[in-house]
Amino acid sequence: KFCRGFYRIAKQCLFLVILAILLLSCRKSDQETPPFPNVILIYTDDIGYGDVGAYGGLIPTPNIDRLAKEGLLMENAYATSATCTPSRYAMLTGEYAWRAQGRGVAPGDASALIRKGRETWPAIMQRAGYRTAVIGKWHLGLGGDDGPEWNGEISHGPLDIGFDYAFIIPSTGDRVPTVYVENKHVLNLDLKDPIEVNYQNKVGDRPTGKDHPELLKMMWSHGHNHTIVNGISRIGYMAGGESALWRDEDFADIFVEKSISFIEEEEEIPFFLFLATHDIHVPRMPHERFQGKSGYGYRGDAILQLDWTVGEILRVLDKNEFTENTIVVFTSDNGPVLDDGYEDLAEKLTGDHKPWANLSGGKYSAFEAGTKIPMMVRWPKNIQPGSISPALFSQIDFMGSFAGYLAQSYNQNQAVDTRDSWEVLIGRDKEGMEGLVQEAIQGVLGYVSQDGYKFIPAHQGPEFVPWGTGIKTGFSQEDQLFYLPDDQSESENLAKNKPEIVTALKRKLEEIVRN
Ligand code: NG6
Ligand code: CA
Repeated sequence: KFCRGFYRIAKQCLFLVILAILLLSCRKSDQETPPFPNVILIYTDDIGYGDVGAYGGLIPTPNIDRLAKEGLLMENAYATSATCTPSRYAMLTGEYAWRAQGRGVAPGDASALIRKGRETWPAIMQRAGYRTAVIGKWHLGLGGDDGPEWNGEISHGPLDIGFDYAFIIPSTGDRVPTVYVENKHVLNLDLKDPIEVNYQNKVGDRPTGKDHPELLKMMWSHGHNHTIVNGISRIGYMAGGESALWRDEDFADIFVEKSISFIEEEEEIPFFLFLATHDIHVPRMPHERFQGKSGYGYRGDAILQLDWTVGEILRVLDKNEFTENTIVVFTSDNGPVLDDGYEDLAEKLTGDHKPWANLSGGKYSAFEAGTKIPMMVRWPKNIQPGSISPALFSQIDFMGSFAGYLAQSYNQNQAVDTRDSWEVLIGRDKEGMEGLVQEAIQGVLGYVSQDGYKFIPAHQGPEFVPWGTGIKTGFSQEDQLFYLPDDQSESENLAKNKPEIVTALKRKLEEIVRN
């Protein structure tokens, strides 16, 4: 009897010991590998398909290229629009921007385009347990119907739509107000010197680029001749806010510093960082240490600075041993442009470097270079290093893909266009989407189909972008059909020879538009 009792107790003890070991080992592995990967989206501004080394660019970008070497390079990835605001809008909401009016390039005092209660990609990440941040260029408007309250609490900002932390430039580097916003307030603002912004009439007594070009460190070429701040004239007029003004040369340093603090802030919870660089948008005014270093003018120097930014982020991931389980996506909001309003010699000095690679058009354009952009995805834990994928992918699908992977449901009545393309993102599906819509200026919508055909509907519009960029719009009075695998530069219109394909693609496009 004694023996039996002893045996039973011993068995119970053994069971408890095994249970304890199991529990402990579970906890340990939980700590070692967070359940979900960290996610960093490096969203560059106006970087073209041919602008980085991995895509054939001549300006050295070893850090950006490292993402391709250690991850997946996508050959057929697209932004949704050929300009910034609509691309960002669509990517964050999962709804193509052209579904409503008023989502084109936003002025610097625009009201928020994405309001509280709206389903968004960062909100999905938040619900999945991520801490989230946006650092860099916003350009999606701020504030309610009356616009942003620069001198008080700024409502309807990133914090209202899924970001825990925001450190942003409100619109673009070339638009006033030239101040940072941290969370809901203008950084370093002295309320005794309030900010006033006006996009119609001059306010305050700061000189303008139009009247005082002699004060400029970089001359404007088209537009951009209103209030001068930091020796650069901008779009729009601004008074006050002297203590809050930025120095363009410091953008990259400051965004990197803020990003590193966010990444290193808390180890246990996975993070989602939307790092929206100012580079390489105009005004291109990189830090002094990059100026003159590329031999391609400030545009090239800004690419060096961008590469440095990426290098710093990768270095911090390595240092914290986050590399293995962090997804880093590198991509761009629209295609390239040389002269976008300042005389920074981009055109003169570009030489053999071709920002658009073999594509036609550029930023603003219906031709491929408008929206076809470089995109790399690195995730050592799950993506084969050095992979290359020809799959068709649009940034509209980021949101649905992450929702799918993280098993989060979302409001599909709002996010009507995003789909789960997760297998494409991690390089397993090499075919990709059935088709995607590209938005050019003047609301022109093109359609690219998985089989390589591209359709641009007839449009009465100019051959070149109307404001001096030298970029072809891709518009024609007639329907256009191109077969991209044989004709990347869209030079041979097949519409007359293949009317049945034109009809089919037109129908696809109309179906999506009606959705
Ligand atoms: C254009 C600006 C251009 C740039 C662009 C927005 C002029 C003449 N041109 O209107 O410089 O700011 O808007 O670029 O003002 S984006 O990448 O943010 O969409
Ligand atoms: Ca842009």
